[in-house]
Amino acid sequence: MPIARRTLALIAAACLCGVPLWAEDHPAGLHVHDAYVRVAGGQGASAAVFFLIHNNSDHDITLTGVTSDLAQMAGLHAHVESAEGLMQMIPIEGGVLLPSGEMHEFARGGDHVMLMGLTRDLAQGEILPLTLTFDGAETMIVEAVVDNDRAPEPAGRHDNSAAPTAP
Ligand SMILES: [Cu+2]
Repeated sequence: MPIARRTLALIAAACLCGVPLWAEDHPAGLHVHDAYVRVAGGQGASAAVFFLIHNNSDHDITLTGVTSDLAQMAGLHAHVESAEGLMQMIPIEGGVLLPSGEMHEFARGGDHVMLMGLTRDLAQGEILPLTLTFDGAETMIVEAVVDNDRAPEPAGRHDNSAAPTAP
């Protein structure tokens, strides 16, 4: 039955099993908004990625990791205040819990995705694809735009009462 076999092959190809899904097609109810990158230098430099992620699914999901083809190392970082009152970045152990129905903000001065060892220069306006891995959802690809001119948001990007801070 050659026709039936061909049909099966087409169905298998359309299934995309194991292939990361683009953010807008993600079936688990995860939505990423406003993803952008700030780059500190050219090739070999570091970059930080910021975005909002909503978990609109009916279950808790943990963001466990991140990779990028354009960086030798990528990870989830938090900003914490040391005993001396200095802000420092530390890797987030165990991932970021995204409770059902809630939003998590990756923002300047807070949690962010850290890229280390950029494999090439990234120009303003360029798109950087990022692969997010989860416990409780399928892998997702996010497109972050390089925006080095962006002014820092005050804490809480959705809080309209906060005044903008100077760069
Ligand atoms: Cu960092």
